Amino acid sequence: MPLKFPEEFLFGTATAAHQIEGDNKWNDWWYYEQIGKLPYKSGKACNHWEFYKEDIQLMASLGYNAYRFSIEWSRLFPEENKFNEEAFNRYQEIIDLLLANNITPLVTLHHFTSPLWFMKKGGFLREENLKFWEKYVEKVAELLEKVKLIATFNEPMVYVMMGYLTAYWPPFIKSPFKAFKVASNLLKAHALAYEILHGKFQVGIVKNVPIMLPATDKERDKKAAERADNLFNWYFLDAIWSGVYRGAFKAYRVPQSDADFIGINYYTASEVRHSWNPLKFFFDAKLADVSERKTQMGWSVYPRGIYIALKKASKYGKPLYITENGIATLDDEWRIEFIIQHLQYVHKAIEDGLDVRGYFYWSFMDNYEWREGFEPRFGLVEVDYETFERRPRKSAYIYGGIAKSKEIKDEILEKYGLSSL
Ligand code: GBH
Repeated sequence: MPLKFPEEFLFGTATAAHQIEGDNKWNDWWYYEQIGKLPYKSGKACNHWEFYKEDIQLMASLGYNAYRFSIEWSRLFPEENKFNEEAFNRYQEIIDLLLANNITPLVTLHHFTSPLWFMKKGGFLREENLKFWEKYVEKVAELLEKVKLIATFNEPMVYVMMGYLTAYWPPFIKSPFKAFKVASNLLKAHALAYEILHGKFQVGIVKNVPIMLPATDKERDKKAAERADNLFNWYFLDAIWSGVYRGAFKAYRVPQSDADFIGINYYTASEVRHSWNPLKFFFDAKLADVSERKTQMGWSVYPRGIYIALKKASKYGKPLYITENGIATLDDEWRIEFIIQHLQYVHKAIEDGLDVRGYFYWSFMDNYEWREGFEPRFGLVEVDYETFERRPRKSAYIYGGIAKSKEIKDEILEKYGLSSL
């Protein structure tokens, strides 16, 4: 029997501004790329800023009915008091093109990068800087007039962890105390944006949800996994509704707010064991080893995790979207298998009665993968970085077939699917 998805289900792809546009010269990542604090330069990336028409055309011809992308704040406001009208118009054109092609846009307002001038003032570490964020959001409300779905932040806890805990990413600050302060300010920023945008838009937030597996069946490792799950996955979302954010060391009062949907980014699982180190919050988490093959990122493939993440996120009673799910590999047959098996679990979640409204594959095309540069190939569409030529892979067509028919046919399920879930 074919797997049927609801008629209104969104089958899309996802990208982010800095990873595809090219020449994003006014943000913090660009700055650190130039001075060599980051291993790779994004440069022209996929040169999407010039090729947006072709890209949207290709998306439409492949049959996808949704697209998640992000607005680059630093393009609209390259300096504190300078507004870039041309960038505003370009984004508007992108939105118009998507709508003309019956592609539903889901727009992210912040996807890791921030204007350099904003970061020089302390970024989200300083609450008084939220006035700059507000000004951006107000402009965005004009820009996104015809859009329905807006996500305020992409993966706030990844932003916090990478930027302020491990310090692998800008602004390279290593301070657990500052990290949770930033998280609490991101909650305030979400609340401000929600206040400005809700009613006119459906305003959600995108949360990454790595599945936290206990390293052993020892009670203390199980407890550690639960602690990691709460601290990195759920306390942030809980705070949106409760108004209390439970950081590792203390609780922060944040505005009680709301989200009209939750976006879940799901990739892989972590393996967690107990640790005595309070600065590590009494646990050690590393990439789980739960599949024989590893992706180009070194990640295991664990399709059931997408189901677990959806189940847990359903406690908020809000519509859910898988806003990212994907695999970095040169083996495109493996990519097809990855997509089919994860979609099988998404379908199971819908059958269980969860309100899952869409799935966005990461990514539409190969792109700049942050610290890992251009090596990992996440795309349904291959990008030639010399000529910027786009070449759809087989997976792009197979996924397009599913998007168009809203079902996974028997022969595809037999070839690529799991025989039992
Ligand atoms: C998502 O990030 C992003 O939204 C997207 O931009 C990105 O391209 C995509 O996924 C693919 O990676 O704690 O040191 O083990 C996920 C990025 C992956 C960053 C997991 C933090 C944990 C590294 N995150 N990573 S570590």
